[in-house]
Amino acid sequence: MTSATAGRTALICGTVGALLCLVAAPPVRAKAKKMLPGEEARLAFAPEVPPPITRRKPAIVRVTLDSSVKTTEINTGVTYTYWTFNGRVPGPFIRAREGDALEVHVTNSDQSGMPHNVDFHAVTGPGGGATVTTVTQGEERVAWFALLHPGLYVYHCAAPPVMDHIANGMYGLILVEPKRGLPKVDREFYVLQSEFYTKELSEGVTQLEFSHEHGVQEHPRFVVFNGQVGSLTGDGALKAKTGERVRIYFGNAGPNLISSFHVIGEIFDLVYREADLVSPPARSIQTTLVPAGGATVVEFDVEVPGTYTLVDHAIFRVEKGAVGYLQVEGEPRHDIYVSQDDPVGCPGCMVHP
Ligand SMILES: [Cu+2]
Repeated sequence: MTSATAGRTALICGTVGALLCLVAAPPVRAKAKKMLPGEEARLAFAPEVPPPITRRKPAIVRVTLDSSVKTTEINTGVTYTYWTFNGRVPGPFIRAREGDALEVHVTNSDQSGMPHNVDFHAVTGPGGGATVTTVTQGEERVAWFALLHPGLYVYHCAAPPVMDHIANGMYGLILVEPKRGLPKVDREFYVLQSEFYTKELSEGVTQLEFSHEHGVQEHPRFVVFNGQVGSLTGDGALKAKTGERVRIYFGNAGPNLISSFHVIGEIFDLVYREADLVSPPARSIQTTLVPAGGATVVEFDVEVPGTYTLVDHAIFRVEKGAVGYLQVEGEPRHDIYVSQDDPVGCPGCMVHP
C-alpha cells in the first residue's frame, strides 16, 4: 500500500466512526464488516436551500465542484466576467451532516488556463483541502474530508492569488447539520454577501473589469447579496406567509468587509452567532456581525404582512447593492402593528419600497 493509499484508508475508515471503507486497499477492505453508504450531496443555488437531512447515520457525501468563467450582468446594463463554481455566484449550497465524509471531485473547465481549488472552512487539515485539490483545465482531483464540526461554513477557491479568486466570485456555503438535525422551520433561504472591485467604465463600454488595486484599497464598487445587484428584489424577492418561521443561512465571502446583517422590521428570535450550531443560540437580536469568511444562521417568525428589507446596516452599502426584500403575505395584525393613517412609501429610498 502506498503512503497516500494508506492515509486515504485511514481517513475514511478511522475518522468517520470506523464504519468503513469505501476506498480502502484490499487488505483493509477484506476486514470491513460494514460499508459506509455513499450518496450524492444535496445541492441548491441561492436563494434556495437543499432539504434537511433525515438520515441519522453517517455517509460519504459526493460533490463535484467545477470551475469556469462566465460573463453576465452584475448590475442593470453592466456585465462582469465572474469566476465560478458550477457556473454560478455564489456556488452551490452543500448540505451534509456531522460525521459524514465529504468526497469532493474538483474539476476545471476554465479555458483561461488558471488553476483553481477549494478551501472548505468545514474541513480540518492544511488549506482546508486546497493543497490537495488544485486542478488546471481538464484535470480532476478527488479527496475525502471528515466533517468533524457542525456549523455553516464558507468555502472558496484558494489558488494564487487567493484574493483575486475570491474577489471574482469563487465561494459558497456548506452546512454541516448537527447529528440530531436542526429544528424544523417553514422557509429556509441561502443569502451570501460579497463585494466586487472594478476599474472605472470607459465611455461606451458596458463590461466592467476587475481591479486588484481597488481590492487592496478595500474600495468596492459593489456590495451585494447573491452575486449581483438586485438578486433579492423584484422577481427575486424572498417570499413567506404570516405565521411562518423563517431561517436564513447567511454567509459573508468578503473578501474584505465585515457585514452588519439586519432585517428592517424584524427582530431575530434566534441567532446562531458565527454559525455556532453547538451552543444555545442568542435571542432577540437586531443586528449581527458576520466576519469576512464567516457565516451566521438566523431565525424569526413573520407575524405582520408587508415587505422586510435585508441590509448590511453599514447603510451606505445599500447604494452599492447590499439590499434585498422578504415579502410576507397574510392578514393584518392590528394587535402588533397599527396606525391612524395609511403607510406612506418612499419611492427610490430602497429600504422601504
Ligand atoms: Cu480559483
